[in-house]
Amino acid sequence: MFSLIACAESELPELMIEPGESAPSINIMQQIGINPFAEYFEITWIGSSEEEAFDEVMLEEKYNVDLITWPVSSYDREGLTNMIASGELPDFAHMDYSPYDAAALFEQGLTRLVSVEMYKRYFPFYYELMLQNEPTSFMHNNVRNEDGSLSDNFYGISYVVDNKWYYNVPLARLDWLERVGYGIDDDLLTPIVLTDEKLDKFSSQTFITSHMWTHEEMNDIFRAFTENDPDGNGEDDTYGGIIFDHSFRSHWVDLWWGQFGVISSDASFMYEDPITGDIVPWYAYEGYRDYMAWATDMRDKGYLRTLPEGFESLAPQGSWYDNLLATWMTGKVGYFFCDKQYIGRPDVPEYSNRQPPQSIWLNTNESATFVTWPALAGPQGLSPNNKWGTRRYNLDAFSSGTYRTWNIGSSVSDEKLARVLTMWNDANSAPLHDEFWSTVLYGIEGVHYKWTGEAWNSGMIRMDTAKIPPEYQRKGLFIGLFRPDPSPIVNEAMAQYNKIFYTEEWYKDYCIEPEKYLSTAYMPVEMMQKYYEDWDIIGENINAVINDFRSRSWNGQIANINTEWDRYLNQLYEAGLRKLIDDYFNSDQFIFYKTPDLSLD
Ligand SMILES: [Ca+2]
Ligand SMILES: [Ca+2]
Repeated sequence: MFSLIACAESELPELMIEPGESAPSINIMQQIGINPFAEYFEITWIGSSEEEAFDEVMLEEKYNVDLITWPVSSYDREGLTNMIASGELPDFAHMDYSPYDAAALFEQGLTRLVSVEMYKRYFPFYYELMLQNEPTSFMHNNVRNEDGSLSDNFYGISYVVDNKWYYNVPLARLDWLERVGYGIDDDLLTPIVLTDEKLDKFSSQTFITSHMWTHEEMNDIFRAFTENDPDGNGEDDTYGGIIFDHSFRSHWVDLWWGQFGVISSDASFMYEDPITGDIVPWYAYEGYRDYMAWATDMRDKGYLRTLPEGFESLAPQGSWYDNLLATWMTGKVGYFFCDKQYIGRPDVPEYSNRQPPQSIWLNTNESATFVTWPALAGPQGLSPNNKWGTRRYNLDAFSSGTYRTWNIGSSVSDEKLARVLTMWNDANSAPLHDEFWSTVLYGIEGVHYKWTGEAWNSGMIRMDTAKIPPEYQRKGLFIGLFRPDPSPIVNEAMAQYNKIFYTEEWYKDYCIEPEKYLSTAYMPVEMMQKYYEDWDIIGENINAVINDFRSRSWNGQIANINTEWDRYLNQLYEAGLRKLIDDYFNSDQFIFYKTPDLSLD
């Protein structure tokens, strides 16, 4: 086992830096005749294949290293668990499905720390981002001092991500809306233009609008999609949309729940109870009560439906996701909560062909038209007040947790770490069209991708990987990209969507912001550990109360949810929620969440 103290100080060889002095760059070393890459390293990673890849060889030659991939997927929970149990981690790994976070891996002696000095010296691009994103950039993955203050060391390398982005947007049949009397003025519609040969005949059949329907109007639209024969075939064969039972908590349903100001897909979101002022999780927040009442009402009326029984035959893979896409594809549903990355996307057909709108064009109705808009409004009215909407997928540009951290193996020397940080610094700071880096990151035009318009200033369409010759196969896993702003390289429709999404700053008006966010970034690590220990004891009882109430709601066994809600809250408090609120959620040591400045530079 390593102690915190033993590993906290990075011993930097050669070229020591005095406090306040800026780091000598690799360029300066090269100018004064020092080869910064003289020492050869073998560097291990995890990935899907051990085979040498095109981008791997390019990096190995430039940086005098051998990159070696252990064949374990970052999403393979069992594989990762076995690897961790064996006591050996690769030199660099992000392990999305790891059973342990970065702090726990370090405490088991499996990883090493990284210091601010290492960033300053070998990854100045990243250090600049840290300065721009204070204070949370210094909080995520930070090894706190004994008094709770921030130290100069981190458990791993925190991702830097676009904290304005959200995935799912409402999408609906525009032709149906027009038939049932909810059409929109042409002035408010921006068409998505598609020029790729696969989908160009459907160009301008999907529109983006910032028009918002009220909550009551949307409810009436779901009714009309069900009762008013919106497809005009004279048959009672359509309905509004798909919902799931109350136990289904996923980013895919954030737009549904978010109408009532509650986000259940991220259980770390905390809310203020308007009556008691207590800080509470989703399951004790009144928005959850209102969501359940609405969802069961819409289900009972038949305007929104669960996935049909026995639908697996249409979706051989059989997961809820496959069934959802297959159900939408029938052309009998009017509203979709849709991953906007796939709207009108011609490449990656294994995903995109099954997503609306193209899944409907390609399978059931070539003339269908669609409209997409920012979010579903709540019953409080249209004025954006951050009480309804969806959630920014990443709250802070810097982030932590297993999905958002690069871990560094305990045997990695400062010199080896410096090599990788240098490689990443070069990759992140290179101009977009730099020949070496654009080839490593995106491949070769005509082999790996093509442009829909002007190079580096239009949509990128990726070639089907099955059609890329073996010698050009890329791994794409050795470079960490750290970008707080939208990626400049996206597909054609997404490029047009982004233009509106970012210039109109939808993420400021249509996202719910938590009062507090349960994470070691906002709460001392020891306090968080105590919280988990308490949850281990109390959690089962609280979950039993949650499960009972939501089953009774979904099964129609609650006559008046407003009166039963108080009883439910009392049960939760008695089961241990009172203690969690007093000891943790309301504690001053658990600081309030502050929305960062989300303006684009
Ligand atoms: Ca290799
Ligand atoms: Ca019909």
